[in-house]
Amino acid sequence: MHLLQKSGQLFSKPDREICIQKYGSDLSIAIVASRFNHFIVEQLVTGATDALGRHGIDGDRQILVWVPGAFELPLVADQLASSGCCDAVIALGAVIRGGTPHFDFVAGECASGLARVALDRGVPVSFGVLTTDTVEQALERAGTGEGNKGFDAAMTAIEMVETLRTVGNHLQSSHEHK
Ligand code: INI
Repeated sequence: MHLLQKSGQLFSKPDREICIQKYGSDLSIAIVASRFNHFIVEQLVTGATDALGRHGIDGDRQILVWVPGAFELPLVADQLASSGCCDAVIALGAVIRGGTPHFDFVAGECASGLARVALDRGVPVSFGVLTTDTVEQALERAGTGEGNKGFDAAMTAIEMVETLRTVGNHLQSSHEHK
């Protein structure tokens, strides 16, 4: 560790830093998507598969599973993550408030369920589930190119696989050199 002086205070700087900028194409990725608000979610799926394709992860390394609604995403994400079939899971859905209290339950359980799958299984699960007040807001986030949260979720999944691999390799080699 280096100790640096700033504004009269000492703070430490890590000797090692891991920030993934190069991605492999040898990954297998599962997408789980909800049919509820299908006209939006299908655009998220297109965004996600576009991102995967741009990184050389072709269709034979992808699996897409449809579920009824966002509430059902965690269960199938868990099945996929625990099966060893994939290096990461991308969860895609659209929960739109529309004046119903159902929104909070569906969105909340979906988010916490997906987070739990990732932690329980040690497999990255990216959260590409839109939670918006209106259909218009959801459509804005499901556009082409950079404005597509499915694209972003796929990029996150790829980066997290590489990050876990790199941290794992680093921990292993530091352990071996002790
Ligand atoms: N599911 C969604 O994916 N989006 C929604 O906006 C939504 N709303 O608004 O109700 C929704 N509900 C269905 C839910 O995900 C389950 O499929 C259903 O409750 C059965 O378990």
